[in-house]
Amino acid sequence: MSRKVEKSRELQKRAEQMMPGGVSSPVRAFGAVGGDPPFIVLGQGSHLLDADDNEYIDYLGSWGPLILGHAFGEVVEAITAAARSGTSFGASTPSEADLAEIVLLAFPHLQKVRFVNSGTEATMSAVRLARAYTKRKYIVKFEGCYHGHVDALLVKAGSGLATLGIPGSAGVPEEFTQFTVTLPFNDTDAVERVFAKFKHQIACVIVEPVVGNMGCVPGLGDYLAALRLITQREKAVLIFDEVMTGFRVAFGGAQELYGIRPDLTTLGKILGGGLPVGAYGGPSELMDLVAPLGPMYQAGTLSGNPLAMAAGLATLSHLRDHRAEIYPRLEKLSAQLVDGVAAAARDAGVTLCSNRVGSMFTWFFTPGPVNDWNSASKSDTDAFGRFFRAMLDHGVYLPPSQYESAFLSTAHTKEDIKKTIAAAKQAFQSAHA
Ligand code: HOZ
Repeated sequence: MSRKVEKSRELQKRAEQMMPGGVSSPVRAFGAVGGDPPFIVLGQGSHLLDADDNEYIDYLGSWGPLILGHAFGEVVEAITAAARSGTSFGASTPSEADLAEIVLLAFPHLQKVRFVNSGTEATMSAVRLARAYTKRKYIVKFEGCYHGHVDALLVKAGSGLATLGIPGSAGVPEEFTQFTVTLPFNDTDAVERVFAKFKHQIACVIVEPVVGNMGCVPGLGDYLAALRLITQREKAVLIFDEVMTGFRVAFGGAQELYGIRPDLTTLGKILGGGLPVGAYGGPSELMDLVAPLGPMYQAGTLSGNPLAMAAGLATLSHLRDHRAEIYPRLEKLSAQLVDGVAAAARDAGVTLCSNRVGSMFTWFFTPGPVNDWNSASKSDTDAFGRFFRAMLDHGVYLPPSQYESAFLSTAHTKEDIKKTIAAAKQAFQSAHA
């Protein structure tokens, strides 16, 4: 089975003449997996349609935001209604407080929240706020964790950097990362050692509580609880980057799932219901340092945009009202999918390690276990590329990188899962042929 690619190929050529790699974000160019990137013309529920009329079951979900699937009725209606009243004012609208209210409900440790336009802005601002609060310079992050394309955080980051096999970005002077300390994930002793070395100098520890950007890698045992204890003891700010996990692994994110309260939380993706929204929030003691109340400056012309607020509000309201059914169903279907593909791999003699938390998951092409960047990077990325391309040919759209999490939405059906497992069986067979 193979898909038609003529139109997408033409569109790619045209785009390449005007945009670097023909894309607006690097991983979309399929550089790591090969093959022709499909140009998408329609998303409906769990399905995508490309310019060549190929249909796919989608497990990318726009890299996480689309927990309700594509073109979800309530979201489309909310955006349309908001657009009729004007698309942007650069002034306050009631919709911002409406969205803030539901965010504070989901994340009870937040007393105040600031809306921005992306996860990158959220993490950049949260780190600045942590430094403003503690009056310290050093920040601690973990290998394979990606917190957006912020200069100081683009060190041993996962996501597109890991996909392209580069340790950091050109154009970031080393002075800009001199206060960034990067440690292995899931290693509590390394955290203790760094706090001993930089006594009273560490402003914050920033972590994806379930890493999604080196593929899906959860914290082991009491690792997150240990981060909480150490940062509290050392009076450093603990930032949970829940851009990917917020409203995903539970309505209240990983902090609800694991019962841990960070000091600051960053949000994005699902928060905007498919439109560009990020946020950072925490207790008033910290958030009141943000301008105009305090001296930490951060601003945005389109921040709190009414269309984006409307999409976020429609998405979060639906999740809030149906969370008792939604999250258990996502858990059940995701388990069936991930275990089904793992069984197909076993039957075909393909080495696979499956990691999953709720509806975020990755199939690593390594025996595993995968607990950190060192073990994730042992994956056979060529084998992943072959699997990825075969799945695409069989109508299944996965993230085009071994080092990204895949996602299930409420729109996925048992039938989708069955078809995907069948496609995986064929993909594993063809990989062996
Ligand atoms: N891991 C990235 C966002 N969390 C993927 C999106 C992108 O780089 O375009």
